[in-house]
Amino acid sequence: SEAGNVLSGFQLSAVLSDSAREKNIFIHGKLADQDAVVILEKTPIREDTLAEIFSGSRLMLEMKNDIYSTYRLQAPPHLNEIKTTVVCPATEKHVNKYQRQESFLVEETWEDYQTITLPYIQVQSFSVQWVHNILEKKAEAERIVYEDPDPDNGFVLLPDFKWDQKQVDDLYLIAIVHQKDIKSLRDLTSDHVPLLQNVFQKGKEAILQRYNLPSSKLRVYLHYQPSYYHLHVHFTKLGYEAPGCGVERAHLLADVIQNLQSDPQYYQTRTLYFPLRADNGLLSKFKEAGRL
Ligand code: M7G
Repeated sequence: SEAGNVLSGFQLSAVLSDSAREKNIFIHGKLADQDAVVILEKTPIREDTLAEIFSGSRLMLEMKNDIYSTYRLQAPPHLNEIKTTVVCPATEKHVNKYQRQESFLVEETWEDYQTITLPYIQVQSFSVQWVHNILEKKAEAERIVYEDPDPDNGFVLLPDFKWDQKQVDDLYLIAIVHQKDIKSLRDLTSDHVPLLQNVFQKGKEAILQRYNLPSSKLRVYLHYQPSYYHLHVHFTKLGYEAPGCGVERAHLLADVIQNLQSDPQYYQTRTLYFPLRADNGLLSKFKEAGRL
């Protein structure tokens, strides 16, 4: 791991959002004159560190009343780290993505997809360079948990960058398919069922092997709309409410497979519903088209 402190010159311009409950803060600022988004997050307390926390910490009494007392505990530094994510240079879209905002539910027919959404995402979506780097082993190669290299049905499974891999409670992996031309759920037909079944089956097996977590403990789903238009599947631990994973965006992989089995063009005929945030350019396009 790299030492040094790239953040020492960080100049804060705004807090984008924060949450006392989730113990995180999303900030926008400048790093060496470039726009940057920085996410700070306190990590969960792990059971296997308790003995060390109790034996190796300083405890300062704040108050005592009858059977009740509260303390401030100074844990050893290595048990008191802040997970930090840096996006730099960050685009305006990154800044907006992390800004707290009102959302609106959009109804997208197949025709809306073709006339409004597709033209928009073809010019406006986030770069998927990071995805290509993973597939080509130019980044995160050492983090890969499992790979099926088959060009048609293969994929790479690795920890999502939201997960620090310190505890299984907030397990979060993504499977990125090798095929490069599947943008999202909307492109899927029954031709992709073997690919999806392969991701589902082998992804679950790899997670059982590596983390000892059975498939009955997993939530496996796709997002629509995704942020990145290269097909990928989310694997999270059941019961873990991952940030940014609202019910409206999630489509369970098991359902997607069954839908395609019963109707090969399911995702080219259905109306799909998803929330968009107030500043999202796609939302303006739906408004302009009188669809909202
Ligand atoms: P999404 O549904 O397209 O968008 O999922 P969302 O971020 O709005 O949910 C993309 C997933 O890829 C998210 O869970 C991200 O946390 C994750 N992710 C994004 N980037 C840029 C990276 C990265 O560089 N490395 C890894 N390992 N995961 C990433």
